[in-house]
This record gives sequence, C-alpha cells and structure tokens, in this order.
Amino acid sequence: MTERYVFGTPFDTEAVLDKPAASPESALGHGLKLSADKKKVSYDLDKDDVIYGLGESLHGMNKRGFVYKTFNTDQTKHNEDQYSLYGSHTFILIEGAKGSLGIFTDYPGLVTYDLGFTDKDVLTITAEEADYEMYVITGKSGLEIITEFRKLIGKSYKAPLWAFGYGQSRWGYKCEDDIREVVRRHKENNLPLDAVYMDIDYMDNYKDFTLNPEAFPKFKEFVDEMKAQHIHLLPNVDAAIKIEDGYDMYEEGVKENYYCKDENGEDFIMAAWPGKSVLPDFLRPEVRRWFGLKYRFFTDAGVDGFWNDMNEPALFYSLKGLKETAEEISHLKDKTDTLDLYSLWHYLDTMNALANKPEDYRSFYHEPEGKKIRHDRVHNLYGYNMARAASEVFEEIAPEMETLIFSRASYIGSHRYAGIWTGDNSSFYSHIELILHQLPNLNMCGYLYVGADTGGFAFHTSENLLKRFMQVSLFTPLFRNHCALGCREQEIYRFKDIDAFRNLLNLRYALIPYLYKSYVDSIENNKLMFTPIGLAFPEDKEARHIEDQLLVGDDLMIAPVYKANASGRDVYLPEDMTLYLMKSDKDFTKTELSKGHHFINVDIDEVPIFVRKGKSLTLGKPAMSTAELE
Ligand code: MIG
Repeated sequence: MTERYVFGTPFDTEAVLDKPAASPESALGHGLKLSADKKKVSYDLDKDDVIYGLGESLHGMNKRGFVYKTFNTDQTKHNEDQYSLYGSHTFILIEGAKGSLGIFTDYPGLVTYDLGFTDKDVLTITAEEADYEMYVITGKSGLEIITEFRKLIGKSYKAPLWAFGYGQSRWGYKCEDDIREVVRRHKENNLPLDAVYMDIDYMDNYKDFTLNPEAFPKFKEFVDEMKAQHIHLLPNVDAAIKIEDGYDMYEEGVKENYYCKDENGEDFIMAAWPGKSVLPDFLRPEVRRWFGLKYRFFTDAGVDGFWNDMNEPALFYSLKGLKETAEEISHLKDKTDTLDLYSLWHYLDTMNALANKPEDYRSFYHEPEGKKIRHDRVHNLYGYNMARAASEVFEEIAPEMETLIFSRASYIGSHRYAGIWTGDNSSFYSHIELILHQLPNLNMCGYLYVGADTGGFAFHTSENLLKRFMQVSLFTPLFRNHCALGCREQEIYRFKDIDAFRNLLNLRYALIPYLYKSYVDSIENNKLMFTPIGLAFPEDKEARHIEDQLLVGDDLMIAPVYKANASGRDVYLPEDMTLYLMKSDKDFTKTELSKGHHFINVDIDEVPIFVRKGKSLTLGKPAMSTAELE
C-alpha cells in the first residue's frame, strides 16, 4: 500500500505521474516522526535492520552506518569519504524486525540521509526545504514493496537488444582511423564487438552536434562502413553549449532565450569542455524539444546510440566565481616573501573550490512554465530532463532505428527515458565490489539499463583486474570497457591472454538471450534484475547480510571474485544449487552444492555461475555481434 504526504508546495519532479490522493500529515505512522519544521523525518532502527536503496550511491549494499547527500555531482573519486555521485535516487527500503518499509522522498534538491551515522540506532531523512512529497510504502515483503514503488514511478526505459553487445570506449579516440583500428583489432582476434564509443574528442572544439571535419571528413559513409561490420557508433553529448559567434546552435538558443539565467536575467556563463558556455534550460518543454531535434545531426547519418555527459551539470567554473577567485589569488604576488603555510593552503583551496561551487548552483535560474526557480532547488532534475529531451523525440526523428541512450546524471523519473552508467570509477578491485552493491539498489529505483566502466575509468588497469571486472560486467546490461585519457590502454587486445578474454566475451554473448529476457521481464513486471539474496530469502538470517552475491533473473546466482590475487571465495547458498565453473560457454565443470557455506576455488579465467534449484542454465550460441546471434 502507498501513502502520499505533501509538505509545503513541492516542485513537481514528474517522478510520479499518477499520484495517489494525499493523506493528512497526522496519518504519518509506521514509526516515522516528522520534525516541527517538517524538513526532517526520523525512524528508530533495530539492531538487525538492513537499509537498501539510494541507487548509485557509495558504500555497501546495506546503506546503514553512513551519511548520503543527494546532490548530483561530477565526482571523480568514488571513495568512502564522498557523499554524492552523479545520480540522486531518493528511495530507501528498510528490512527488519518490524517488517519492510519503503520511503521515497520526492525532492529535487539536497536531501541528507543519515542512516545510523550520527546515532547508530536512528535514521533521518532531511530535505533542504520543507517543500517535498513523501511516499510511504508497505507490503508483505521487501520485494513486494519494490514492485509497488516501481509501478508508482512508471515503466523503466527499455534498451534494444544490440545494447547488450560488448562496447569499446576510450577518452582519446580522435578520428575515423582510431575507431577503425579498434574494430579491426577486435575482428582480427575474433573478439565479439557491437559498439565503439566516440568521446568528446570527435567534436569540433567541443561544440555539441558538430564533428571535427578533418577527423571525420565523410561521416555518413563512415557510419555505413561501421554498420556493414555490425558496429554501432555512440557519440558523447555534453550539456553545455559553447559561446561562439557563428555557432548556429548557440545563436539560436540566445535568440529564443533558451539558456539558464543569472540573477540579473542575463545568460548564466559557466565553463565546461567547450570553454565559456551556457546551459540549456532543460526544465522547459520547448527547450527540450529544440535540443532533442538536434540529434537529427547524428540520426540522419545513421547513428543510433548516445551517452549524455556532464549533465549534473558539472561546472568547471562560473564566470563570476572565476573573477572572484582571480582577484583573491592576485594578492599572492605581494606575499611571496612572507607567505605562511595557512595562506598557502588558503590559496590552494581557493583554486580547488572553483569547480562545482555550491554558490554557483545558487546563482542561476530555470523558468519552467514561466515561473522562475533557483537552480539548486531543482538541481537533480537537470540531467533527467536532458536525457528526456532526446528520448522523447527518437520515435519521431528516427522511427526506423532502435536507439540507445544513457546518461550520467539522473533522478528518479529519468529511468523512464534512459539508462545510466555509474561514471568515473577507477581501476580498483574495490570498484568491482562497488558495482555489485549498486546494481540491486539501482534496479529498485527504476534503473535497469546500467553498467560500470569495465576495467575502471581512472588509474591504470592490469590484465587480471580487467578479467575480474569483466567477470561481473558480463552479466550487466551495459557492458562497456571505458578508460580515461592518459591511463593505460585497456582494450582487450593490449593484453597477453587474448584467448581467455575471448572466452569471457563468448560467454557473455551466449548469455545474452537469458540476460535480455530477464531484463525485459524486470521491466514488464517491475522486478529487480539483480536481487540481493537477503531480499529473495527474507526468512534466512544468514542471507540478509550478504552483499557480494546476487540473483540474476529468476534462474541464476552470481558470486564473483573481486579481490586481487584471490584463488577463490566464500559463498553462502540459501538453497541447494548447481555450480558451473565456466572457462567459456563450452568449457566448464559442474558441481552440486548443498545449502550453506562453501569455499569455492575460482581460477583467474573462471566465472562461477550458480543455477538455482529446479532451474537450468540456458546458453545460446556466441557470435561476433548481436546482429549475428541466432
Ligand atoms: O570531465 O568526456 O564520465 O566517461 O570519458 C570529464 C570525457 C568528461 C566524464 C565522463 C567520462 C568521459 C569524460 N567525461
């Protein structure tokens, strides 16, 4: 059952389209206590309560014991000392002695979740303003509550089958020949491949919907050439629009008044990759439509996949902030003989604080339906509405294509329009574990087309790390090897053991029929694709604290090895299962295991797949691309 509470005058995020009637505040029960200023709701936790949810956020699968802040942030350090990442997914599920309880706080600015951090036995949810809606969901089980919540927020975006193919990406592929080489070397090595990503380097001076004419002289022909080899190209589309006289898109937006404004009503000037830029006001339907139709530049050439980036929006600086900082730093030149350490740190901090400044997010405005609203109050809706802009027009501009779109920034509601990827992780073993925690929490918030940068984005990967990472990603809908400029090249063919990698890709392609079926089933029936065993077996006390095993669809369980140099791992089976240790889709051993704890040996080239009682492992035939799957 869902109860809806309305506090103050909330901004309509459109997270919920079909809203149930509101209950009076006095009806708020289930142990939830509202503070006098109505900004805070608290709840007493029992010792064994587990808290799921918050989608993409950091830390464990059980979010208990930390603070989380939902304010979409371009955060390149996915470390335990960070409070926010790129997406804000404000749903939590409390599983415990008093039963199960779901709480969705629909507020598009900053919400602070103190989940047993300040007081280990108390959970608090604090919205920055007392203008929000809260949905309280009860049911017989956690899984039932999740399904009810997912129905409430509407059907998730469905990516096409080809989007389950393997994709290769790297920040730094500059021209047609760079991409040709990636494709050629995969083919030469018989490595399946469906997609090559075009990162910002393809653009003409980082201007949206342009191409560097020297690097891509005959783009349409190039797209056709790739298509003939069953390769999809996916350009990155950023949020900010370069300020440049003569750049038609920029000029149109100025003429039509489509950009966010500063407090004086002038276009808000900030910087991102294009240098000085402006931000389209995606909260306005007419701006979304204008921006969405620009994708024709690519779809007319046959491009059918996109990733939206920098749409938190990330601010390298604002013009105002830069001027203030420059003024402050200018005093340094008079102090070079007398500089004390505190002043030095002050100057260092001043420079570092230039990007993504809280003051900057408070200094510009949107005008949805003619009403002026300060950005920070609706911050988390920006990337949502950017992805929506494109998603809403694909049917119209590219009816014959099966288009894929996923975004970096998100807020619940955007799950109806696009998938997401989890942003700039690092080549750390702990980030393999992190995606295991994120997957079920993302699924419950509506995000099913999801995946992490496989191999790690920042820092340098190793052959074994990439293998272990792929052994998880080969189960996720988005399966993309992506890496930052300057880091060790991590295309599979750079490494020694290409045969082992090929086996992993063959296993992925053999699993695609099962994975896609499970994915669609999760969308159609508002289920999780990745289910924590604690939720699937709520009566099982052992299962509830296990964070590194997941059911995948209805038939399989995974328990990947994600520690460096590990020869195996502990696994807890909540029921009898059959273990398949897979070296490839054809080469495997099979062992029956009984309910309980086991240590399993897992070689670096093996993928453990557990088949649930009464179920079977159905593998298709691998192929060099999804187009060639039988
Ligand atoms: O400031 O386009 O998360 O995937 O490679 C960095 C360059 C901008 C951030 C994305 C990453 C992408 C990178 N982008």
